[in-house]
Amino acid sequence: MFSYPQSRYVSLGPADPPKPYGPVPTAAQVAWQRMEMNMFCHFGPNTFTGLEWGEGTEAEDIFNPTALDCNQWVAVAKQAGFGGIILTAKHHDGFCLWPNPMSTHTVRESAWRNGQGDVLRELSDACRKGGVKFGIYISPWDRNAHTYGTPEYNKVFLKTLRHAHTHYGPIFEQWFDGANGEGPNGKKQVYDWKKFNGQTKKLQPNAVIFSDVGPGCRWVGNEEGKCGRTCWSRLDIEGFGPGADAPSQDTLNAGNYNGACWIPAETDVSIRPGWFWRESEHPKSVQELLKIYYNSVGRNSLLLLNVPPDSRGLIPAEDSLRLMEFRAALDSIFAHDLAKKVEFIFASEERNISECNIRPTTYDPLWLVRGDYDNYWATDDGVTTAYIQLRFDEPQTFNRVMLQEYIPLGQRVEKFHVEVEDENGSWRTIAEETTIGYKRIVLTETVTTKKVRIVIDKSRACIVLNRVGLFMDSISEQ
Ligand code: FUL
Repeated sequence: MFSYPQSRYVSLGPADPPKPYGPVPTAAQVAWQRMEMNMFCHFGPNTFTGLEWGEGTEAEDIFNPTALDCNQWVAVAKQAGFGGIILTAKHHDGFCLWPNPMSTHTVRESAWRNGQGDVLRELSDACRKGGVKFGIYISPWDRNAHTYGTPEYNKVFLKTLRHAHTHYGPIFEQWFDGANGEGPNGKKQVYDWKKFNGQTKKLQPNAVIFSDVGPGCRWVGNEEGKCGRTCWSRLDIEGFGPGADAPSQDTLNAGNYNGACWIPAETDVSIRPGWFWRESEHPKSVQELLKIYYNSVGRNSLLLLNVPPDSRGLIPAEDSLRLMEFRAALDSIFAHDLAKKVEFIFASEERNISECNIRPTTYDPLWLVRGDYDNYWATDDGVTTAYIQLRFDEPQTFNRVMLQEYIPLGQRVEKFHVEVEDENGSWRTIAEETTIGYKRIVLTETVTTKKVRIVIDKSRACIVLNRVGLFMDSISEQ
């Protein structure tokens, strides 16, 4: 177990915390980012027809799950380590999984449970009971609504949102899909995003709003589970909008260096080839899921993994089994933080120190290995380069380096590298990267060493980190 080494330092007088730098997240955005992994459930008529994008003309009776059990979805999500579930309450085909009074294309019109069924009710209740957060996907694009393409549709959509937000809340995330497949001869809807977002904020103030451009979180720019190696949680949205008006996919992938708004990336990807369940398709391997994890959570993004229920209304056994294997793999890698075995941790710079011998000081590098989210190591204002050195009694073998910036004060680091000392006492660089953000997991070769250095080469303001972890991944194919 880790014990405090003696040192000469104690912090001076008033704590003098670093000032926030640039745009910073709201409390809801911080809580959202700390969830790290959530589950997406695509479910609806497409589950029964095999289509990816339903036409909107499907008979309501098509929707007829034979054994729907949302408690099972929640149990799977919990065991896999997902903090929240987001359900496609209305996909592009317009079919509503709840009896939406604004539509006649809903569960109410179906034969399922004699028109008395309500998937939103069942899932929101199951989530509350199971201690999992509940979120809603509602597609603005609607191939069923006869008002679609007219100003009237915006009113219908607002009332649809209002109904969902006042009957099934609280919700932690509202997901607005930017997709619209209407061709040149299709209907053009001018969405009233200001009203959609404004009403959502009013009715669900703690919900993080997803769209291609936020305002709560943004699309990562692809559906392959890949966030940018450089990833800023900042984005410029002036003059942009969701869908066709969004910035380029590369911009969404990396964020804007000087972006005016805090809009972190969310990586949405399906465990299966399609978003909806199909009998002929199967879940990705644990290797692929680990790669997705490193490329999303490990790159300053939240992972929203789609696990579609089947036509019975259950998460299929092969998917839940795969998720349990994935969870076991993550646990075996991340349950043992070798950094906690550190004998001595030294920082070349520390905020606000004087000579004394009580540790941990207010901005002590010791906080980096304690996992106490709101305590952090910081440097003095204007000090934007520094290193942390960890020394161990025994050589440690690892190939993953985890770093976290304390994002309530903004995102700062733009260049860092990792060095290890070999047996001859010479230092060798094993990784060079750019951004850190909420969490960065650097993949390195497997090294065995008694000394590790994290060098922050460039930060945009004084450095504020709250975590350094060292892990051994023996599962991923290198
Ligand atoms: C896309 C949609 O078109 C897909 O069907 C799916 O819902 C995905 C999450 O977003 O834009």
